[in-house]
Amino acid sequence: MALPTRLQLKSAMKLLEISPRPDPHLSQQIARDGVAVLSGILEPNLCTALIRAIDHLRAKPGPHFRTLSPVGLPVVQSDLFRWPEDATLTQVVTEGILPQLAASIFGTDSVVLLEDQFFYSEARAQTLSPWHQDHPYHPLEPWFLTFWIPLDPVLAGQGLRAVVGSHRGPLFAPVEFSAAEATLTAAGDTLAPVPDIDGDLANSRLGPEVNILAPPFEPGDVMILDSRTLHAGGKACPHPFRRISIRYAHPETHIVERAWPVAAFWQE
Ligand SMILES: O=C(O)CCC(=O)C(=O)O
Repeated sequence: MALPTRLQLKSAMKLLEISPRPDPHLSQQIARDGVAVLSGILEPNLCTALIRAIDHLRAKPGPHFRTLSPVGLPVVQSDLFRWPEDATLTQVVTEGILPQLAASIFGTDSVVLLEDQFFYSEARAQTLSPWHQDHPYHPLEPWFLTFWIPLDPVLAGQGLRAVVGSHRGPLFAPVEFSAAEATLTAAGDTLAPVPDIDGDLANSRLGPEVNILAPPFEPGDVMILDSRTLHAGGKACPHPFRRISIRYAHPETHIVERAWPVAAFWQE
């Protein structure tokens, strides 16, 4: 069997040295539930600056920029690896509370900044991020963390939704996000498709045993997810909705070969 390969950091990935803030409660909650929501983690002035950054970066799309919505519908757009181009984004992803929380959860004194991703949804955009796990898009072990941060306020069910405890269940096939340009490399067919969670709930094929966390969010709150936790976008909201996802990995993370499609940028 081939030995796993130590993670070679791609251009916008970075090893961050952290003075950890041990928070055993949070790491226990992530271990138990695969998800946690914390309020008021980013200051309002940082949220305002991040909204400006997203507007600015959308006007100058990078190589990973995608419009996820079908032509003619209110747009949903996303881009990756833009943190070096904006001072506030750089500060938020490389310093302070977010990498400190990640280091606390991993119990390490460094973390790997894997990826920053922003999402922009126009008012009433109905192209919702599908149910998925972040883990299978990446040829990485062990699991990593996603910090999802809304920058506009949303009601319960309009923000990210997560199935509590699903990190302990099976890994499902990654799902294509974009209506036009591929976000996945084509290959492999070895994982089962993600179950139709919304359909099964609507038809009562899933009952109260499935605990979906879908709280209201204020700007600067954070939902922290184990990369194996099933999650999806929520209902359309009547105003633009901007948010960022920042992914941090354990410093001992390794590259592994996957028998299924991974995110296109891993092939570059
Ligand atoms: O905000 C969204 O629509 C999706 C975010 C997400 O699923 C992720 O970053 O993994």
